Amino acid sequence: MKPLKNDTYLRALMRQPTDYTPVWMMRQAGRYLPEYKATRAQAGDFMSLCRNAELACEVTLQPLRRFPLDAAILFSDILTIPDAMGLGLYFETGEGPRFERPVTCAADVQRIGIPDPEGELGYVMNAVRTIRRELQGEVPLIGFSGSPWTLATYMVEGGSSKAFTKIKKMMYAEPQTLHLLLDKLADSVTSYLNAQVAAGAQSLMIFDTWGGVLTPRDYNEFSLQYMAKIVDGLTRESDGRRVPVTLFTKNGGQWLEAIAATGCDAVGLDWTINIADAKRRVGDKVALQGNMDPSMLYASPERIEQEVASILEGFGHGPGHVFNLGHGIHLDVEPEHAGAFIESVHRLSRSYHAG
Ligand code: 1CP
Repeated sequence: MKPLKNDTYLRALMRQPTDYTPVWMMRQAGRYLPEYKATRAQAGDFMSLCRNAELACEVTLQPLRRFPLDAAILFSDILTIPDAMGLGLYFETGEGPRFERPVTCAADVQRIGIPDPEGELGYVMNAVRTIRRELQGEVPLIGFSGSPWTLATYMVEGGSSKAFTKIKKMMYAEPQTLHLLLDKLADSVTSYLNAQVAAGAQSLMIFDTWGGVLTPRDYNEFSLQYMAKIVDGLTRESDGRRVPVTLFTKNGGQWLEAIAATGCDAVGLDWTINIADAKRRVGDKVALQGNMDPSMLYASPERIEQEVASILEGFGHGPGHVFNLGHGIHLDVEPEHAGAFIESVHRLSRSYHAG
């Protein structure tokens, strides 16, 4: 394996000095890139793209060919685990993900097993191995999973949701059933992420996209507790290097201290929190990732640059910041605007790292 040429992203996650602030974008591979649409059309549907290691590798590398990004992220989806549990994932055109067999009762939860990462999920590990080989040490590869709570919302709702009524009904009427499901998901996510590290992932991120719809008490009990259990069970070193872990709860700004106390290396921020406040609250306990509003990429490159400057100033001098959007890039953003964003981060951040 070729040695890593650019470790800026890994160093920032460990709060070690860097020459500039590293940057990558959530959902950096995807439909805002015409080359992605072409490869996806070649694969057929979305899951066929994920199951084809060569094509998944191709779309992972596409944004890196356009932009000087500081990390690559595995092209896959968080819903691979529920699919491997037998729920039958499919994508309705323009409608997002759906399950043929959602989880509706205790008996459904009892039937669920822990997927074998090199069995049903072997296609993901093959993609990780292929991407690591093709990256040739240019930048580190991020592996990822959904949080147990976020995966459970899709499994119980049967797809995307706005009000989360089915899973909240289970949470309040049958909490032991939901806890059994979350326990199985936590074990599945732990073995899935450890297998990604064994296959070559150099950093890990857990997406808790829907933790922010919970009350503070329920967030601890039904989401954070399970992420903490996963963090405890993860392989934290590979090839003699630390494998940093980032936790991202969308709309989780009010719980930063608790998230930082799980033992993760970094906390991902959405745009609803001021990064200067976030840094004051977590001190030097963890690194921070974020947090420009993805909609800012609709603005002019000049306006994007101003916003980048303001976030860099908010974080201030010194290491421990990975620049990112506060959530995934929108599918109708001009690729040139994403390019202007990345270039601004690299150029404007140098003065915050001097000396
Ligand atoms: O091509 C297409 O039409 C499919 C669109 C798409 C893509 C490009 C889906 C379906 N998933 C993905 C890839 C994906 N998903 C990545 C790839 C790597 C990269 O960042 O470049 C990642 C990290 C994810 C993670 C993911 N999937 C999350 C967590 C992060 C987030 O955005 O909050 C979630 C919630 C999903 C579910 C999902 N999969 C796909 C869609 C459209 C959705 C969201 C549905 C919803 O809003 O509920």
